[in-house]
Amino acid sequence: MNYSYLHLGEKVDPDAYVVCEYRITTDLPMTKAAEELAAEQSTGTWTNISTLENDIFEKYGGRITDITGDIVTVAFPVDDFCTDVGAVPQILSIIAGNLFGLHAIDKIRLEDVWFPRSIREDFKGPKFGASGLRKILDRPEKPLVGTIVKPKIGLSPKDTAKYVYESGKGGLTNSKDDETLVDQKFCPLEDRTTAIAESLDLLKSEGHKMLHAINISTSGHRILETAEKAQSWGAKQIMVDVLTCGFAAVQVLAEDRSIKVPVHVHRTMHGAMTRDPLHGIAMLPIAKLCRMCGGDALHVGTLGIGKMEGRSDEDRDNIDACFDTSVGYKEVMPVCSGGVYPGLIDKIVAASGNNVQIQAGGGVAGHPGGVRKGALGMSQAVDATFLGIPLNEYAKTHDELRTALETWGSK
Ligand code: CAP
Ligand code: MG
Repeated sequence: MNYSYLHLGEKVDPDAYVVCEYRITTDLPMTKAAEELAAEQSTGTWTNISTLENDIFEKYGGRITDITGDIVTVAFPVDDFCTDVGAVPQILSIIAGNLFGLHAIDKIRLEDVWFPRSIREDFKGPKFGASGLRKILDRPEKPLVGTIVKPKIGLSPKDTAKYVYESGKGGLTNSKDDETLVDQKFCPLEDRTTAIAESLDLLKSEGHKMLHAINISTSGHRILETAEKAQSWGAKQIMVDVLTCGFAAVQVLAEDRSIKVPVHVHRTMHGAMTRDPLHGIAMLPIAKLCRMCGGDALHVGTLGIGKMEGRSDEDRDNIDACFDTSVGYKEVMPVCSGGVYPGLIDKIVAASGNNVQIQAGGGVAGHPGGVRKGALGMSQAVDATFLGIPLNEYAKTHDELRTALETWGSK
């Protein structure tokens, strides 16, 4: 390698660089591995190249500004990035591209990223955000409380709509399609969306405001059209899976003028990137990009409490990224979901705070009394926690919560 990418100790202008923190595992000296990374992701490759002139290296070379233990900080000049509006694929090709496969590096995890103002301004962020969702639901302070319709697949449109209605009668503010349900024969998107819209309208006429996120995750060339159709059939919120559909899908749904409903961002497949503590991409950079791209609500984990693998400190960082005031976007509603049931609500809220959407699929549909009572159990747990009353205490006067605690206990 002709040029050294090492600039240890240098303080770079945060408005002139995209700054990334990587956790690196390698047998090589860390400086050597870091140089391989910075070269591959900016102006270099595996050998010296005659075409790399000094001014190209100076202008566009990544700068390794810090190595502390296994954490390497690399600053990529802002001019390495596209100037067209919100080009996430190109951003990812630099900050999270070939580096994962380099021989010099056994394992590498992108832990965090900071974007300069000029790139942040290319993105619009959420249209509704946490406060917009609360306004729609007329629920200013209490945690939002929702369900994922279960079973994941198999219910007819009519039965799905009934599930949603029963959930609303049990006090839930939110429900959503599961990630594997989109437009199957047994539950066509149009029929499901119209049936659910009827349930939500009925609930509204009975004095209860509720949102249901319709999963419109599909191929790139159809996603906008699918969302527009769902909206025309009465969808009040849409759901997209960010990692299977891509960040660009979230962005088009949030930014296209034709879409006038909030976007719920699910993250199926994230475990392939986030689960290994030494390799992949932490949820934090994914959360930051989702907010830039305009997700109104985002799954962030259950703070180490639910069924999915996750670390409480990392999930807490994800929540902080949803609310970070320095980035200039509306706040994202963090969604805690995955193996949640009423007995966990006090622990989750103690860790997340009240500005959160808590969801339970099995923890509602698995209630011995059925969906409405399951929803009541969840709502009562949220109410008790919000009021600062221990769940066991509240359960003495609230049967559905008592049954839920008897069924699943508390952690
Ligand atoms: C939860 C869920 C969600 C997970 C995803 C599921 O159902 O519907 O997809 O929350 O994990 O299919 O597991 P249960 P995360 O409430 O029945 O567990 O939110 O961490 O992305
Ligand atoms: Mg699911």
